Amino acid sequence: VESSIPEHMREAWKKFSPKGFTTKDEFESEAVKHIETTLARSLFNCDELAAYSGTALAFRDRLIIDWNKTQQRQSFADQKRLYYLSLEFLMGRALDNAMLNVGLKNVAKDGLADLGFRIEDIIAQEHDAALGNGGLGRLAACFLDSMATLNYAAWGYGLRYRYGIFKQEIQDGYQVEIPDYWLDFNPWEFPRHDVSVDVQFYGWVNKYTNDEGKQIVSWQDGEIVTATAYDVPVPGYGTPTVNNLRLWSSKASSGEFDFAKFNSGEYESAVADEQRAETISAVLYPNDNLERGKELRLKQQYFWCAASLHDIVRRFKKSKRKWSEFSDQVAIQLNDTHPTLAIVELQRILVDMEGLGWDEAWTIVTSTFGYTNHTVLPEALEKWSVPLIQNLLPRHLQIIYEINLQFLQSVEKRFPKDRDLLGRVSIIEESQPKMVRMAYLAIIGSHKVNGVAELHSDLIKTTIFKDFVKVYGPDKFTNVTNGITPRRWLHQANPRLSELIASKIGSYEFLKDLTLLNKLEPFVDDKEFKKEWAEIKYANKVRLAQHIQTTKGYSVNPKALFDIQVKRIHEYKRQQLNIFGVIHRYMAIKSMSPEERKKLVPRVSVFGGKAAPGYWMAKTIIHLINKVGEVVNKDPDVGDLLKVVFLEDYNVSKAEIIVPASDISEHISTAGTEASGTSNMKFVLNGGMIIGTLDGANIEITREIGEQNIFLFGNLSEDVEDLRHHHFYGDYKVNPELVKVFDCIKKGTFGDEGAFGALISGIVEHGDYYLVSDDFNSYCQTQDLIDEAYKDQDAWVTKSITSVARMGFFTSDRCINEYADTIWNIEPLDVAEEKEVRART
Ligand code: 8GP
Repeated sequence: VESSIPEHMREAWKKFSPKGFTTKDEFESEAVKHIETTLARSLFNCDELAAYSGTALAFRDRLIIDWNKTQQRQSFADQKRLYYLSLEFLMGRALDNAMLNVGLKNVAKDGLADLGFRIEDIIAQEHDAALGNGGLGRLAACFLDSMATLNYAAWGYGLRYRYGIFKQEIQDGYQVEIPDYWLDFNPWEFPRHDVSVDVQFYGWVNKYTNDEGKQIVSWQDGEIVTATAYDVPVPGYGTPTVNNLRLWSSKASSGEFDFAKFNSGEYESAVADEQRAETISAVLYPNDNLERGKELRLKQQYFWCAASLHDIVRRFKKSKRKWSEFSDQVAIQLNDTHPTLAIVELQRILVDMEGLGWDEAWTIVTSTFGYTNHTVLPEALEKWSVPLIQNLLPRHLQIIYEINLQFLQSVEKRFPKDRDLLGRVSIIEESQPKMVRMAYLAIIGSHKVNGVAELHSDLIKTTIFKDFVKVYGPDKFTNVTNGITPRRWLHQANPRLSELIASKIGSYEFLKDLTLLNKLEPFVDDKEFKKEWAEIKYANKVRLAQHIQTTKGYSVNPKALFDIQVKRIHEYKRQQLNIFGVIHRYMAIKSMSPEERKKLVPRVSVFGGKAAPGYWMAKTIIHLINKVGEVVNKDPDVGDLLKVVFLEDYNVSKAEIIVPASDISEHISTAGTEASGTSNMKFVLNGGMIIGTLDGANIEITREIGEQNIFLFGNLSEDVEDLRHHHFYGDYKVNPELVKVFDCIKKGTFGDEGAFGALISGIVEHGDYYLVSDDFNSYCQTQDLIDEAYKDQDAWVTKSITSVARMGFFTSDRCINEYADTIWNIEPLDVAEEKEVRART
């Protein structure tokens, strides 16, 4: 390609192509240039937001240079690429991450100081990119970080929501949702108005035989919406690789805005069409582990899948390869079932548009896709009604039926006597109305299916997908235990701890090879080291205490034990168990003599997390936590012994303050319900202990760090079914200590007792599905053990260091390498040459 451009042009281009800053002066010059020209501000009206903007633009320019080169390198290398399809990418802030990844944070810090700013204040100006709900979305963000860091040619594909996850306020103890309009100023995205795809909806299917006797299927009429690409650079740590996250935004196709209507005075309806199109990418659905079957959500899914698939196919076709080579060039990972329509869309492209035979196309499709399941909760498994799909995507419904027919025929051949099996594995559920089971379609259309922690991957094989193990054999199902990026969750969130670790290990290499943390173990008895370790934890607690002071207006004692549960509010995650435990503790304190109270370990119970706006029970739990806080925090009998804090609007940037400050964090889901959990890993990596059930990745964390370093309690997943059965059919009695807690609530201790009735009756009268009562005793006893253990600070710090030293397994780098080896079959790109060039210049 290069040789087609005349020499003199190439020369001129090379001479003037930007190199990117590396020194403090260069950084300042870039930032000031942006502030004065791009933003049209001056020295005299440059506030912190403008300083942030200038800094971000300077760093963005730098990323772009590497990003362009990465994309060129990846195109020339012509290797297989991975595409990660996710409806959620919970990225958080980008500036701090970009500065650390390119290794220029100190340069920026000094430069900003010259200009009169503190870097922390500047970083804090950035709005979180909150395009996700919780675990699934944040996992996708950690994966992007690892894929770039490890130099994989990998793209993310998602939706560019105008509104991310809502902002949460607490008013009078209740959650109130505020829209999160985050695109006012977003320097991290590039509109690519030249990259767009027209996506079709509704219409009808025309089948006919053409002059050559060939069956032609064409999907006609309906409505066209245009998808425009917005690209977000994703820098790797300590590498020239900058990958791409492509987010689609919807707008009316140019043919759609009806000028005839417009001119004849029907202005409103012309604009309405336009707005209808834009609605598709307007808002992130705020449900975590719950599906609600709304038509607009299905439209979002198809819009995003179609745009992404056409983009991928377009790129493949440029290579002029044969279709049979498609899956040697392309791997697509489905983050849960949300992108399952991509399977159908690829089959449609190959058969209807490219003219391949059905079988040939289907072989390509099934060798391209992999599917990750993130939950076994039945209410989260996606199903779409047949009439809904029929109306919105008539051709896709036909293809789904054909896929199902062929699949069922093959099952029938192998299991001719098992009629029930056919009904059980059918993609179509024979209900009223009929439903399409998306997980089944995802399994049938993929070559590998994985769960996200060992227990979870076992459970999907023995419960929800049992019949498919029978049909395909066990090898189609595998496990890839989740991980987190140590760059953001250690280095960025806890710079002092990262520095201390580096000083002992000898370098920051552990950020790229987390197993090197095991070199810390020899220092567990090093007095000086332990002292520094403890000091850092304390400083992080002081920082959180300050955050509580500024946001809540009261002080907490940083010397108290910080007990933290932050995650989405959900009955299965059991924040109610935690708050009942807090009430139990409160009652105990109230009944003690002053002497007894002196022996207690003071505790600060911190909660944080959003409830889905329509999830009434979760909102009730938030309400109870806040009401308990109002009473306990003011009670003079209690003083510093117990404080209850609900932190508003938990998000990624707040997690970066909260996670390093915990002594204990709570991962207390009913066994068998939390697929993995990832905050458990973040907390331990930052030197906190865990109280947890034998669920999700807690089990593997225990195996790695040792049973003596974790506080486990509660029933096992294999006993859950029997216990639930017993609740309904046995002589079931609620735990008496828990009954006392309920009595305390019912007395009105925390205000209007009626407000919490449903929470109590769910346990007392309606079968206690999440086994709160069964686990209550063991939970409270374990909390007592924690108090005892905390009194021996020296032993506590030993546990903390030992645990961190053994956390190497839980990096998302390990995870991505596993996906690459066992599912995607891709190799990292060699960037040694690029690194060398850079070192020389
Ligand atoms: C979450 C799981 O609940 C969590 O255990 C796991 O760590 C995380 O995924 C990443 O694997 N699942 C979801 O967030 C989820 O299922 N969301 C629903 C919309 C599917």
